[in-house]
Amino acid sequence: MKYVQTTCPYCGTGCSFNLVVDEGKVAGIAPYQRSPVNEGKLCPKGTFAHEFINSPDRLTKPLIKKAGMFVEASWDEALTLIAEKFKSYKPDECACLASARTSNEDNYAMMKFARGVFKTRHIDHCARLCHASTVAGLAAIFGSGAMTNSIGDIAEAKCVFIIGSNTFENHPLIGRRIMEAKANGAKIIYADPRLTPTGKQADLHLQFYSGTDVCLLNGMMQEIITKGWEDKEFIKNRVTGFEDLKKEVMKPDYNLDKVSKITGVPANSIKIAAEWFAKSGASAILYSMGITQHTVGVDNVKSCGFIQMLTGNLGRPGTGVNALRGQNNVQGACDMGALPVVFTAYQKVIDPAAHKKFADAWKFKDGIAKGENGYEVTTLMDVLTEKKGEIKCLYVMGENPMVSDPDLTHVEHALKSLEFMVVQDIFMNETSALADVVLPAACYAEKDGTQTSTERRVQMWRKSQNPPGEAKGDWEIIASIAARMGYAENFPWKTSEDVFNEMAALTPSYAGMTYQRLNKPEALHWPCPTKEHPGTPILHKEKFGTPDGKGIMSGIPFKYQKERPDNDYPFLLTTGRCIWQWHTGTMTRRSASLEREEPTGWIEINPEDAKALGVNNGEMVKVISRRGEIKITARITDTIKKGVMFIPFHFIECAANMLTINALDPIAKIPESKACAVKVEKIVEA
Ligand SMILES: Nc1nc2c(c(=O)[nH]1)N[C@H]1C(S)=C(S)[C@@H](COP(=O)(O)OP(=O)(O)OC[C@H]3O[C@@H](n4cnc5c(=O)[nH]c(N)nc54)[C@H](O)[C@@H]3O)O[C@H]1N2
Ligand SMILES: Nc1nc2c(c(=O)[nH]1)N[C@H]1C(S)=C(S)[C@@H](COP(=O)(O)OP(=O)(O)OC[C@H]3O[C@@H](n4cnc5c(=O)[nH]c(N)nc54)[C@H](O)[C@@H]3O)O[C@H]1N2
Ligand code: SF4
Ligand SMILES: [Mo]
Repeated sequence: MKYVQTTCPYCGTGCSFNLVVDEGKVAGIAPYQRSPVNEGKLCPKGTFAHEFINSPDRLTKPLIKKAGMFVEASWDEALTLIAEKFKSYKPDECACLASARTSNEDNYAMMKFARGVFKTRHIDHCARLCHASTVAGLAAIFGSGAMTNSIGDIAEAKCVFIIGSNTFENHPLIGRRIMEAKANGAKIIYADPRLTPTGKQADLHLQFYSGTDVCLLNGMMQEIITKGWEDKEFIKNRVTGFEDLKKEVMKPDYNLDKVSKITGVPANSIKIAAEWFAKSGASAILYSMGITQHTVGVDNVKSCGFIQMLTGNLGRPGTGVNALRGQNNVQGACDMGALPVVFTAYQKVIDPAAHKKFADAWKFKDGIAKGENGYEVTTLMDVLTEKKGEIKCLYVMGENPMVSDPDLTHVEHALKSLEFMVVQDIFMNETSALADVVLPAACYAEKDGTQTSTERRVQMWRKSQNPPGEAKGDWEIIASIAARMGYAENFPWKTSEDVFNEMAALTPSYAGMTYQRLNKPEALHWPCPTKEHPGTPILHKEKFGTPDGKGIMSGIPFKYQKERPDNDYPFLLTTGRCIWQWHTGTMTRRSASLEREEPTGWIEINPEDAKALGVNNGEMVKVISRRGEIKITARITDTIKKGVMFIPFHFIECAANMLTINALDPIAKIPESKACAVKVEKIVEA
């Protein structure tokens, strides 16, 4: 038996553990005590992260669809077909979906393939559904779109304000730092329409209607300014635009009574929250999908930044805007440029100097994609249905939009309109079922690589067993397709380290990193620009990343979500997760210890709403939106606000995304997964 230390493949916390390998096969998980992130502790998903690895369902051979049925094929046959098809398309006729589940090396390879081989501007990934608002919003006000502080330093906060994050279920080992702060006397404020396990540990719960975050935050800022609790020094020295902010938030629209009416939170609670937050000495904001997944996602994110600038809670331990990134490597996939507007490290594709830098370094004989922005995945689905023929081919690595994207009927139309689709995954899923070719990929335990956690910590995956059957690492598959298409010399890598080194040389924030430097328990936080640089756990200590070094405030008027409840669809539906399941369930539903805890979905209904509907706990109900309907079990609970309902989106048999709306934030193009209107009907047995 041997122990191989590696990084958890689930959430962006970035915990480490040992994979226990017995006779060449992963057999279990053992703690790795020296990780500064989790100090040997794990949540249930980490504890059971070995269970899906050797599932009999793993893809082991390429599959080609023939007469509507998948047939096993050799790599040679699959690559020949793919290369011939891919070569038949013109620049910008293909699109790529990269993956926050795979390594930095895999994503860099996909980005290079998209821009260099397909010569397409269209590459994106699930960050679009997740923290696109963070990337856009924080970059606009701070000059950098990442979590400002490190996880460990949350324990030093004197007040933790959690808004739109169910931290204990979705980032449990960050939740542990909140409990440390609480044990040290910090006040915990929790803003969420539901009283989740996280909320139950809070000192104050602001139970508000989904979609009213800006109103709540403007109200708190008005109270802070009225009482004179703002940090005048910080505002004077480090911020511009304070007068604009003040003009907006001091409007009578945001007085306590008005805000209370719109948000549904008692005025006195808002008052207490403002006081605790402004006067603690070190207040940290933690947020996640409750903030970002809205048509006003960018506004929400900026408002979180503004309240921190207003109170001087930036650049010190125990403070900051802590945007909790979701997937294990969503930070890294963004850093690698798996986005339609940037190369690595957010070097803009429309910047001629950056375009030339990559074109020169990559040396594709026939050039790279033009220096214009491409389509986001959410826009892509509209283009596929509305501008037929513009995009003909899609190459998907490690994503399952047929369960995770909003409005699944629309997504299905979009994907079915493609001429050719290749899906590369570790399991068959609802998306690969629609593909023409499916390629078997190695999972995290079967390859070396790096992933970047929410706190910008770049950590290693280490190979512990061989992939099943003929499965191969993702970047190797990408490189072999490129080679078949005549681009072997542009993908010369022998090891993951070769890929990393090429990437680091083109990526200022990773430039000082090497596998050797990362190969230690604390690894390195970016930015790490030189080989001597120790890495950067806290951003914005003395100045922001904006051109003049100042944070940028502005006034943000409150706007409602796109689709509000009305007479026909009277309830507000919000969606999210539970601790036992992961997204579309491809891995957790194949992990017996996790699947048995929550084997199917449910809808949370407030007891008063249930009574009015005549629905009992455990009954099946029909939930209907303007886009679709599902049947699902009712869970009647007073933890959810009256008028609001919640469905976890993990379960295809009662898929929340049949109901959700593809309404987008105008800047981030993130869908409003957290608010749409539904009606609920009792199912009457015939
Ligand atoms: N177990 C588990 N852990 C995960 C994941 C998983 O699938 N399973 N996914 C990972 C990923 S990719 C991500 S992005 C993170 C997401 O982590 P979270 O953001 O914590 O997850 P969600 O459950 O989507 O939403 C969080 C909370 O937002 C609340 N909410 C709903 N509407 C609103 C609103 O309008 N405003 C506010 N302020 N709150 C609202 C919901 O009630 C919910 O409790 O989790 C990561 N961790
Ligand atoms: N209604 C609603 N919808 C949502 C959300 C919500 O809160 N509400 N949240 C959104 C968010 S935040 C996110 S991040 C998305 C997630 O959406 P997706 O990324 O589509 O969901 P996953 O289930 O994580 O899909 C990842 C795929 O990668 C595969 N995979 C895992 N490891 C590897 C690997 O090493 N190589 C390859 N090639 N494949 C691999 C898995 O088998 C799986 O098929 O969902 C979004 N959808
Ligand atoms: S908190 Fe996240 S990274 Fe840590 S063990 Fe759980 S799923 Fe894995
Ligand atoms: Mo996410």
